[in-house]
Amino acid sequence: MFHLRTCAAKLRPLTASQTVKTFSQNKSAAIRTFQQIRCYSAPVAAEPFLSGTSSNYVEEMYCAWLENPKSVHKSWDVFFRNTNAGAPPGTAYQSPLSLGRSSLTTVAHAQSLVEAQPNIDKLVEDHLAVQSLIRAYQIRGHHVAQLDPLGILDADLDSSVPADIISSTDKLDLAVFKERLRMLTVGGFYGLDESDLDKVFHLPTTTFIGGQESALPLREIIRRLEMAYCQHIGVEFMFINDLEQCQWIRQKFETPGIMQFTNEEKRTLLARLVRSTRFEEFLQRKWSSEKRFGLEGCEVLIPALKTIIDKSSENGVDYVIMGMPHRGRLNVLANVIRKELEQIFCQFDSKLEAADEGSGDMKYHLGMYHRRINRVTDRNITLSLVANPSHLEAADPVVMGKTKAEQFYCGDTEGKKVMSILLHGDAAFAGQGIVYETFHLSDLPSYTTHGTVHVVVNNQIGFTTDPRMARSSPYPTDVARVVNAPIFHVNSDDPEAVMYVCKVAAEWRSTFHKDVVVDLVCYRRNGHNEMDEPMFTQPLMYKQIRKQKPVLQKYAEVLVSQGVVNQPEYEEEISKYDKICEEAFTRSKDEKILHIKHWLDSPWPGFFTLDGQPRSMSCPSTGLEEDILAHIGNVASSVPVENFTIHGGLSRILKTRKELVTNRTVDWALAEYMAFGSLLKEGIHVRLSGQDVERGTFSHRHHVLHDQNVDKRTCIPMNHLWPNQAPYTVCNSSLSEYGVLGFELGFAMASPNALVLWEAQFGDFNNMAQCIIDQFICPGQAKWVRQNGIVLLLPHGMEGMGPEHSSARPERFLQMCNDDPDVLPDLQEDNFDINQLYDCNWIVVNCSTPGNFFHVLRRQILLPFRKPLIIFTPKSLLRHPEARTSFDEMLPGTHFHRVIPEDGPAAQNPDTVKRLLFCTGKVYYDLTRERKARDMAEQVAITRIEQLSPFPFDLLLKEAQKYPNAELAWCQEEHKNQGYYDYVKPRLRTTIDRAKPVWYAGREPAAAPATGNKKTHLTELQRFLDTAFDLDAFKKFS
Ligand SMILES: Cc1ncc(C[n+]2csc(CCOP(=O)(O)OP(=O)(O)O)c2C)c(N)n1
Repeated sequence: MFHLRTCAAKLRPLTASQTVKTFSQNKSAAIRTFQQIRCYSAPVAAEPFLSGTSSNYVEEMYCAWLENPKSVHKSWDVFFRNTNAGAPPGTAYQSPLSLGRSSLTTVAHAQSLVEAQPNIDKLVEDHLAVQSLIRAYQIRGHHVAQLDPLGILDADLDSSVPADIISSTDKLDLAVFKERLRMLTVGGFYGLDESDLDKVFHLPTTTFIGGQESALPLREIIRRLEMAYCQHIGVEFMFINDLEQCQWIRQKFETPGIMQFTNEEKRTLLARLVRSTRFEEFLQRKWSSEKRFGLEGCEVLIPALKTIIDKSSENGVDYVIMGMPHRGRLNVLANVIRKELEQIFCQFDSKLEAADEGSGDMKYHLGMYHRRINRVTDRNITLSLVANPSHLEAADPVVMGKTKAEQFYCGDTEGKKVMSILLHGDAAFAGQGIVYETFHLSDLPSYTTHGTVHVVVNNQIGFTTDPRMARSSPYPTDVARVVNAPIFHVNSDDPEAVMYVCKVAAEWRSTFHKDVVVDLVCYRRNGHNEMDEPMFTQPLMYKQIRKQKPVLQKYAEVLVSQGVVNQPEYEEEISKYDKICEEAFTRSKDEKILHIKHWLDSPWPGFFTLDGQPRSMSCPSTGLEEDILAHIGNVASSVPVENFTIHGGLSRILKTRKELVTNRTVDWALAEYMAFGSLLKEGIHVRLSGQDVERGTFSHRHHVLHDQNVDKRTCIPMNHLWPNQAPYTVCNSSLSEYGVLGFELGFAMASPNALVLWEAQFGDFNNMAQCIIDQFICPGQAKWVRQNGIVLLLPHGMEGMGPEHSSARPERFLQMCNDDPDVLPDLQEDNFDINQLYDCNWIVVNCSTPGNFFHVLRRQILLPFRKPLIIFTPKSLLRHPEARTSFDEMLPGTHFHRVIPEDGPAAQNPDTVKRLLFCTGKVYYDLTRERKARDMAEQVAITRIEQLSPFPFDLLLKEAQKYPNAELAWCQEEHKNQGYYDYVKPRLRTTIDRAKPVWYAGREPAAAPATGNKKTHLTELQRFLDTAFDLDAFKKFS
């Protein structure tokens, strides 16, 4: 009996009427007990009727008996008395001779039925069957819920009907229901008899269908399960590995009568549907031949989003950041975010000129930021819709990153004030891998936004593709299961059901701070866009859609029949909104110019002048006082906390760092330390994120120290620099480039006063994030007038590490630079270098010294505007003894060198120089070594281009003019069709007015970026070095 007592004492079950709150208070005790149950499983099995599966039931009986021996059947009473008196396993059970009166349940008429049980085995079995039945509904009920407003696919591609629950196409047909019930029970899956339907069963603690009742007749149990799980809402949650969370959801959907709305709420819902529907109708009337990706068929999206926002606002959220695709975007802007209608309507005027620089974007891609009062809660709320490209789902991680940043900057460590909402199409949600990558960020400490509400506009089609051809999972939402997010499928033709799940989703997010998915199962009334003919490819579906009454009409009829509104009131609501649209339309004609600036999703108040210009067009020195350099260097080479044991190898690294500081020099790691540390001093938040960045892929950084004796004890010296410094965040990311780079880009959007860096493990892997680079980083400002100062650190260099650990693909970044190769800019212009930076779409650098790396990082923040910065970073140079910079080159007055000219013997006698080699990055060290070996320091000058783009025409012209008798050659270690050659050559030629050829010394064209063979690598290296220093090499071409 000890085993039962132990179980009962510690796993005291909840009654259905107990709250989830009570449960969570006892949670820790419950967890302990689960382990102990297993220890006692052997004696339990000795009872004739006990098995692993029945033990739950017996425990419940035992708990009930402990509270009141009369509450259980006589036979149990005898059994528990005997076991308590010490009866050995197997002897406590006695078949009852007669069954006296007892009170098993609070349902009066149940008593006699239970008493009539002739056989305790049957009693146990039946209860177990009922328990399984309840569980079956909880797990599989959604498979038979009526989710599809069209009644065709039911949203669930798994067409098999679960054998263990009731299913019928028409739950309201009593005859069908009865028949199915009979099939399931009589001789069916559970072995229950027809007579059992009216027997009363004790309800397990894992259901709330009883409400205040702890037992119900089987027939009623099934009916209530049907109501909870198989109507217009399909709840998928039983995969969640947390009992408290499962109980919470069960309570929300099972409690009888829980889905109630006041008349006021119903009227609000109708009004919101009116707006949603009439907005699309208005656009259709005015611009019938324009694409707008209308919401027809899912008009319920607008009230759904508003409900999520209202409920979240009620729970304390005051900033919602949203991301969404094309479908319904204009409607969301108008009716959720409340963008002025005239601003939307004037986007349709093809004759309006754009006022802003840049290429602009389609109207259904632009972002938006708006602060207003939430009418329902009377609280302030800020809504931001992030601008996005056509590339579906690409904005997901961006939204997350921006949300994280907003939370970070307002100290919202638990996500109580700022939240994210992501909208998805069904095909994109299932098909795009970035969705999965983004989900995997959702619970990581440095990336979590403490729960995103995902809303899927599941119109059961992707452009022309049927879901049966578009995914292999039953639902488009299955991807969300990986993070244990509950998924609420809902038939969007039932607006009240939609409102209910949206409320629950918002509550879930504010209770558990985890992701949740609302799957709005709907249809698309038109083609993919308004110009498309859907009947070409979906004839049957669209025949059905033509017959489908719009949801507004349906719901209005319901409310009129319920007397909640009358017909004139409803019509009045419609004409009120139509009038609003008409008036805005008239005003929109007064707009003469389109301002993309009105569509900024992330304003940076105070950073620009009021008319959006930089506050100056200069950049101060990026150097630092010696004592600051020394202080940062000292902290970087120490362990700033007591009793902290670091690894012996790390001690040696720190010792070497200390020596560098003593010698007033920096290597790469120290240069980075000093750039970050000094910005922190100036109140600039620094965030470095990427795979293994804390230590650094090449084990050079060590920004997080690990105590060798205490698990998880770490120290970040960078956060021990100054008393009032800004925080430093350094975080190893998940193994995702697309997701994490998108996230950091979003993070960098929130504030200009942060240095946000993403480092690729090797630059080669940046192409996994190609979409973020191509769609956001490169053209972001041109499309959305939004600046972004994200920094990409891309380890790059041919070091014999094979084709996938060598190239960050500089050619691609350079090819996307917007400076003209053929036009020499006005080099006399004031602040030429800053103007160039201001005009460029991004900055591409390849530093050859740690000092220049230090300066370019600091310049990124000291510039009066923000541009993305791409840095090809070194690998072997991290430890190269010559790759060092003296403090002297980092003191006040020093700055980033766009070009590092030759400063050796060749520069002293430039007229005698035969060849001027231009290069960038690490190859410089190969060239100087080779030049020394060949003793050609007087004949060959080597000039380094540190800032590749924007191209330093001014400085390079000086260099070219300095060596009038020299041949010009570009030398790179990359293959000819890769690297920088194609970018540099035409610009160098423009610089010198095409007066001379620009020769090439480097690897030959190739398909792969690098050889996998070390020997070949070295041979290739020697071959191009030979060319670089063979003064006759190009004679044959000239
Ligand atoms: C990454 C990407 N691939 C392809 C497309 C082209 N495209 C535009 S809409 C669309 C269908 C999207 O279907 P779904 O996600 O269900 O959204 P819906 O349009 O039905 O609302 C496709 C394939 C795209 N925009 N983005």
